[in-house]
Amino acid sequence: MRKDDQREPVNEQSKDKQLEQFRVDDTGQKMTTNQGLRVSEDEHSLKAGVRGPTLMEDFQFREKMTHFDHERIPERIVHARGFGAHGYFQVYEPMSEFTKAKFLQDPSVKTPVFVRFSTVAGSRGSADTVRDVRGFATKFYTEEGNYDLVGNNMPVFFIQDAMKFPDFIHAVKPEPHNEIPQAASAHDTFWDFVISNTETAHMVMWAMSDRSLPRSFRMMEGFGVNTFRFVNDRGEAHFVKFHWKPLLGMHSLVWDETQKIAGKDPDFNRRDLWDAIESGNYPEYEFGVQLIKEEDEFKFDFDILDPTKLWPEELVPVKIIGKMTLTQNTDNFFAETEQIAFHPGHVVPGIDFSNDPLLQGRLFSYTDTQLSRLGGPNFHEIPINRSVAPVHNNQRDGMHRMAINRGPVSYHKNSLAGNAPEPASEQEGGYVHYAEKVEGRKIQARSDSFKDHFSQATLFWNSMSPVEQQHIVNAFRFELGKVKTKEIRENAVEMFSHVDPDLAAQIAAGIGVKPPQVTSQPAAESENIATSPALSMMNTIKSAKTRKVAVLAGTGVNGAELTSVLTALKEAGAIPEIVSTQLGPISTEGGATFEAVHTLLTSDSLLFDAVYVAGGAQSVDELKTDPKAANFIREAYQHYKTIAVVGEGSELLIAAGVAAPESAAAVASGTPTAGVPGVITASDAGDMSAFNEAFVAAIAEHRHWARPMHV
Ligand code: HDE
Repeated sequence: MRKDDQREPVNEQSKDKQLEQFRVDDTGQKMTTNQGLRVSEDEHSLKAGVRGPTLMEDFQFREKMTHFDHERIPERIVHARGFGAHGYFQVYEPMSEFTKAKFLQDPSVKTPVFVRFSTVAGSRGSADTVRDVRGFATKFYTEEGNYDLVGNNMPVFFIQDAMKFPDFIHAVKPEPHNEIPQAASAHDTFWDFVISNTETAHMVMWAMSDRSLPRSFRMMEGFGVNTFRFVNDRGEAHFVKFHWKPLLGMHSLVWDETQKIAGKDPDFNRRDLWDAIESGNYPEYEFGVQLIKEEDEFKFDFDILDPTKLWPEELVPVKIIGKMTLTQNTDNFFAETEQIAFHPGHVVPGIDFSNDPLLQGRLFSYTDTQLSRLGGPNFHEIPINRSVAPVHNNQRDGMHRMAINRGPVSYHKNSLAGNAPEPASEQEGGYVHYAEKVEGRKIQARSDSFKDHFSQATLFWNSMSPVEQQHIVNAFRFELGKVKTKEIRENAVEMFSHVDPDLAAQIAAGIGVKPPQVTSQPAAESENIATSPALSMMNTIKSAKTRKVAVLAGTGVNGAELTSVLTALKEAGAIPEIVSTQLGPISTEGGATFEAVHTLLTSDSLLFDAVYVAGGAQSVDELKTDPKAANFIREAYQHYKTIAVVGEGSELLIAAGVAAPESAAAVASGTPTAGVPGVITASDAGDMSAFNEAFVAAIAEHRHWARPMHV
């Protein structure tokens, strides 16, 4: 019998090597049936005469059609739309003081991972940029077995007890009588659930914030949400919360933009991730933990087991302990991203659970859902789900069993097979549950310590910058503005007046209901800090790296200037792409050529982070023949994006209404348009270095919120 119970050291390539045996390359191959029979014909079914009926004996037709008929599997009940990639994780320093998990000990070990990002409410085919929570699920293929960190991009959740999950999801999903609206929380049943269950208040604040509109999966945080335990080799435990922090910082789209992108490019976020990995711009996230000693469980004035509460970073700092890098796209979306099966109960020694009642319910749900989604109990054998650590137990048979278990013995204990496979001792890596002492009466109830539903919602609101607060107000007005039942709108205003009366008054003013009864700020019941700067996206990392810049240019563009700007952008790690009136080569006034990869018809400033209009009279005249050029600039302006123009390029600013005609002379002579943030101008192709520097710095700002909205 093959002896493979020695654990192989895991490295970055371990999972890739394992997957390699399942990859199929059809290049240069002859076509066969699924039985390996070569086929001679694949366009015509077998008929009795060329105009006759198809014959039952056409096994090739039947096999092909039967397989096609069954190509779809049920989509995930939540998180149906997702996108995944491979990569690796490396710890920065041994974490033995807190956990014995092997993959968190040796900084030289690269543990393979697969990450799946997702939206929650929409179907598989829904748009990427809807207002929603994003899933952030990571499978670590460790030498001790698979560890899944199944998180979201927000640190709290809508409900406190898993018992309410089906109700919550029923409320947020499209309404059942007409299956409307798709992938949106702006409808009556969602808000009815919110007002009827005030534990949602904190998470709703997050959902109405810009965190719901990530610019990129590469630019959002991840959170384990639930409280877990780290356990070290002395059996000592810490409560732990997990964090992912993107090295590109946290950045979001604006609401008008997201809605339009949903039409122009519903694959916006997945395309962004795919393109970044293909071009070698590997997304990176640092891994952080917040740790609370067992004996400090009751030290806080919120319950650390309540999943509607975060642990403010200012009270419990995030210790950065490692980094994940995504390096490889999938070979096949279905085989990998669709068939991957996550489960918060997939843990390794050193990681254990808490009594968080949401987590406890999750520990049941995930395997249960995979049974119907993936069609039986053997989904762990699907290549993407296979552990790189060998699997030995007495589980047998079932739908689609791959393993060929040898010998007559499939029970424990046994004498016929030397009692193998045998449980391992703790020293041998056997998983031993943390011996938490639990006592209590059986009861269907919620702890009183979970009763404060508003303090952290207020903390979140108070921690936002004025711009972020305005976006939250706008989001409430949009969402509640779509709610038909007036009582629900009224009750929502009443409910959020407990978060902040001014917030509620501002919401009320936009949705046709009376201002709230409560007019003074409630005393914070359970917070000992007033604001948490870590919650504001304004305090994030800023960089021009991987930002997409639309370069508007036509025939006769100023070649020296264009070369200088393109070089500066590329040096800063930005990605300039030329947009013109037609695809293909465009020649400069000096006869050089550049390649236009988009047209004004196929692209839009919505799909870029910044716009640059190059100088050159002929080029700008050509662009101006298409009214979409001015719209390109106008929308970039309205979405607070950096706009840079040189020389005659400024005419497009005027055409877009961004600069007034009377300021044309000033603009063309290189005076930055009177104090408009993020609009960078230069007069001609002279010394471009100051312009380039200002342009790159403006792109790094992400958006220019102080810009007046006069167009
Ligand atoms: Fe999930 N969740 N969830 N969830 N969840 C699923 O499992 C569930 C919750 C999360 O990319 C399902 O395989 C319950 C919180 C992600 O494949 C299902 C409760 C968080 C994904 C399920 C929660 C998550 C899922 C559906 C409340 C953040 C996508 C398909 C008790 C920490 C994983 C599947 C992927 C998927 C149940 C709440 C994250 C039905 C019962 C809180 C990222 O099992």
